[in-house]
Amino acid sequence: MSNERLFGRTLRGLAAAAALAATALPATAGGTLDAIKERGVIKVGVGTTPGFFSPDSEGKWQGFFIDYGRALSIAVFNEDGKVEFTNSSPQQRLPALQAGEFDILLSGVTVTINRAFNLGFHFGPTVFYDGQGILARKELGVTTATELDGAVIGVQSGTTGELNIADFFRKSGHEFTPVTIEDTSEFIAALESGRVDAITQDSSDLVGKLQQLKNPDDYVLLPERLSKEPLAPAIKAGDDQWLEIVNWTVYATIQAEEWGITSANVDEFLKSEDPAIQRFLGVDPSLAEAIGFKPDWAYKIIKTVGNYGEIYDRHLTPLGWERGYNDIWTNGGLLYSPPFR
Ligand SMILES: N[C@@H](CCC(=O)N[C@@H](CS)C(=O)NCC(=O)O)C(=O)O
Repeated sequence: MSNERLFGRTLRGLAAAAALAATALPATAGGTLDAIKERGVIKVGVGTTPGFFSPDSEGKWQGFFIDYGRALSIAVFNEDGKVEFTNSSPQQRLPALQAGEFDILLSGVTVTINRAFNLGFHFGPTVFYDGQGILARKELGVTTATELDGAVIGVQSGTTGELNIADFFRKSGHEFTPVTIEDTSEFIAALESGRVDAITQDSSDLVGKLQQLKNPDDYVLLPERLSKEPLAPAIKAGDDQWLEIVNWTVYATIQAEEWGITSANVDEFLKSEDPAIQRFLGVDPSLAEAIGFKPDWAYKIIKTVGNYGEIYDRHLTPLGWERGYNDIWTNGGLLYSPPFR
C-alpha cells in the first residue's frame, strides 16, 4: 500500500475515532475526575527545585514533573495547559492533598508503606528512582558521610529525610544534630550562612538546589545514598478511576520510549503496520474506546510533551543526571510499562 493511501486511511481512522470517542472513563468513579472536569483544571501540588519544577522568567512552570501535569491535562481534557501548579512545602503538601486542595502531588513524593496504609495515599508509577544524599560545605573537608560525626545537619520537615538521617547516624554509631526546617529558601539559606554544616534531601533535589546556591563550588555532594526514594505521583486513596488515569498517562510515556516513538516521529508511527502501535496511537480506536479515553490521547501526549526519555533529557540531563535506574528496562533500567492491550 502506498504511503499516501496509508496516510489517507490513517486520517480517516482518526476522524472516525474522534467521532466515536466515548467520554465515559472507568466505572469505579471516586469523584476526582468529575470534580476536575467541572472545575476545568487539574490542581497539582509541586515544589520549587530546578529541573523538576520551577517557574521560568515569565512565571511559567517548567520541569520534569510539570510535563507529567501537562500529560495529565491531555489525558483528561484532550488539551495541554489545563493544570494549575501550586508550590507547597514538603510538610504541607500531603495534608493539603488529603484535604482536597490538590488532585495530585507531582512533587517528588516517595512511596512508603506508612503513607499508603496509615496516611491514606495511593501512588502512581515511580517516575524517578532516587536516593537520599547529603550536601556538605566543602570547608569541612569531608569526603564521605561517615566523617560527619558531630555535624549539624539541616533536614526538611515532613520529608522521609527526617527518619533516614536519624537511622543513618544510629546505624553508624555517630552523633549529629538535626535542624528541621520547613521552608525551602530557609533550608538553602541555612547551608549558605553556615547555620548547618550540611543539608540532606533526595539527591535529585540537592543537585537542583546546587543551581540555587550562590557559590555552588563551595559545596560537595557526598557519595552515599542513604535510602531508596522512589518518587511517584501521589493521590488521595480511594479513587481507582483517577489512579488508573495517572498510571496509564505515565505508562504511555514509558511505552512510547520503548517503541522509539518520539514527539518528532510520532506522525510517522501513525503509518505503522504494528497493531499494538495502531491501538496505542488511536489509529485503531478500539482500545481507547473500550476504556473511555479519546482515541488520540497517547498520540497527543507524545506529540506535545514527548516520551519519558525526551522529558528526562529536556529537564534532567542538563543537570548532569545520567539515566541509570531511570532508563527503560530494555536499556537495563527499571522503567517498565505494562502492555497496552
Ligand atoms: N522524597 C521525600 C522528599 C520530598 C521532597 O522534599 N521533594 C523535593 C523535590 S524532589 C522538594 O519538594 N523540595 C522542596 C522544594 O522543591 O521546594 C519525601 O517524599 O518526603
